[in-house]
Amino acid sequence: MKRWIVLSLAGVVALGLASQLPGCTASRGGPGAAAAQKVYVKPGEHDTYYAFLSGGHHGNVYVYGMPSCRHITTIPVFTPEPAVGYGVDEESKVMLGGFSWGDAHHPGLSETDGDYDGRWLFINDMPNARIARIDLKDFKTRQIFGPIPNLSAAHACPFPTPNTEYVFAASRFSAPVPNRYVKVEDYAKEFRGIVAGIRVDPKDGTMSMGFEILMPPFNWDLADAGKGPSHGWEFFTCYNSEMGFDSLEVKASQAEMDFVAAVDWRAAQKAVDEGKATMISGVPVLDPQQVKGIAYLIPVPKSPHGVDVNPSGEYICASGKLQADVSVYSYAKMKAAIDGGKFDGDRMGVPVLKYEDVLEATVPVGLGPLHTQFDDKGNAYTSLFLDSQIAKWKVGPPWQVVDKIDVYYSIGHLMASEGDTRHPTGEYVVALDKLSKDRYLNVGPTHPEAAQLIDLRGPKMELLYDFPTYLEPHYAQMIKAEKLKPITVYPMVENHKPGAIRTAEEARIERKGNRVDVYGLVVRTHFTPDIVRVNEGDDVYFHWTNLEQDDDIAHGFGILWSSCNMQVEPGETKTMRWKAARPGITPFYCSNFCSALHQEMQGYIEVSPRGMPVAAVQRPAPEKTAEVAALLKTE
Ligand code: K7E
Ligand code: CUA
Repeated sequence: MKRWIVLSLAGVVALGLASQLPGCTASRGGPGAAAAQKVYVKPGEHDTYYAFLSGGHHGNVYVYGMPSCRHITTIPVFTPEPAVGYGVDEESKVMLGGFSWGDAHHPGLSETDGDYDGRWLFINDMPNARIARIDLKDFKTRQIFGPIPNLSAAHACPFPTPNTEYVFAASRFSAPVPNRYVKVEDYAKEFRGIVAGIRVDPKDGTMSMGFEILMPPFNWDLADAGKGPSHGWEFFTCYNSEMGFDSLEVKASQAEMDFVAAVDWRAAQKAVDEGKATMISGVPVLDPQQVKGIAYLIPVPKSPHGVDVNPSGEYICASGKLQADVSVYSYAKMKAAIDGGKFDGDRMGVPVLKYEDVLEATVPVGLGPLHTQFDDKGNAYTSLFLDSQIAKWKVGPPWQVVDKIDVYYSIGHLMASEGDTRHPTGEYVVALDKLSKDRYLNVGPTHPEAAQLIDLRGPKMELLYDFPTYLEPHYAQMIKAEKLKPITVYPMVENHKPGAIRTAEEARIERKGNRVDVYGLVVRTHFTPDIVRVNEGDDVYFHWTNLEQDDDIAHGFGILWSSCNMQVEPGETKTMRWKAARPGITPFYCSNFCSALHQEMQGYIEVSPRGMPVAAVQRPAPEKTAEVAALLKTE
């Protein structure tokens, strides 16, 4: 032990010297050594940020610590995770609604006054038009809302409003509303886009349907909420205002201008409350041909992708991905044009504003601008897909690029620390690159995705670290770690699950017809009961309560020759169904290493042939119950 301390002290001294003497730094590994110190988090110490990376078509959320770039955990959201029984236990199975896949693009942290408040994380499943809410108290998915009716793919989603009044979704594809058989050739006449406002309960985050707005059949792409002066508005980009329905790579790039739609969500909700909506597929839908003052179109050059509102809420930045500029629109100018009724016609009832009336500036950032984030010093950072760069530019005159950095390779989104809030911290930006090519050890034809941590604190952006991720982060968000206070156990006093039991004496097996309910305890290192007697053909529901109130002591419950496995965390009760398909002996065991006698934590299901009498209620052996009761007392 002593020797180890001496060695580690020597290490610290060496590091200290390295940072003071430039010559020494160079000889000890070049300029990389200084960058390494900026990402180094000493063993046992914590990162200063949580980063939530969407899992793309993996359907889940990855949690990283920043600046160390260490992968801390993966939160199962739209895709089953057998290791913990997500999508296997009864509750999460119902939540997944029969889907075993999602494509998650945009995490959206809940906000209060336009800043992250650390309560919930929302994320979209594009293809199935769903939104999930993760509770940041326990990092668990607690609600999946949808499929949202009438909506074909929720890509511009969820992008919460400044007080998390709403999360939004807009249809990436258009389709008939309500969906019915029509000829695809009748696209322009029969298809419609949808903007959907999903209400969020301010107390517990529960999502419910607010309203939908019929939009022209363009491909609605991305969104951002207004804030400050523009609070009350949500902005959506689109491509394919040409209304092509095939060969979009050609046909959707014809028009000089596509649009940003500005939606006044308070006006929309008011119109619904006043009964101006029509019910379609059970949802109140507003038609801008009849209901005025809810949506407007702002022309944007050349198939825009991202739209981002700056921290003060005065500017709306959209970038045509086939252009070399970011177009910056002024909220004040937009408002003046709307109030003055200065429109250039309409598209299916949605008034079109004039480009010159609303534009504040164009910033020549470089090729393939996609997304923009912000810092605390009035700078914006735009990802350039084609140039594989990030451009840093000043928000305000002379609207010029002040720095650029290369990224490896083909950047999509970028995430600055709290960089889409009212108060970005301006410390880091992470480039989320689509291609990693040669950056990591070769693992065959498919490479990992590439993420890169960049320091924003100096006058020049500085690349600090590369880290690979699994498929396929699109957007991500980074929040100060001190804003989150996750629990360490589920308090037993708050466990009101119907299947929960609190003492070994309550453990029992109850039968009603073919249904068998096992009410059991999992505690180091027993299943009580550990012998379960059922009949062939029975539907067995195991309700296991983990009575432990100790950090990190989860027990597993895995049944042989099945896909039945789940994890029960301290203070939790979970239910899993297992079908007793054939007579014989089926062992089960704790699948999560929990203690010195983890291996002994096992049991048997005895399945008797159909028709053999089995008691309606069974109790575990009294000695075993006493043993567990004694164990619990000493805890
Ligand atoms: Cu740009 Cu789905 Cu937000 Cu990917 S999207 S990059
Ligand atoms: Cu309980 Cu391993």
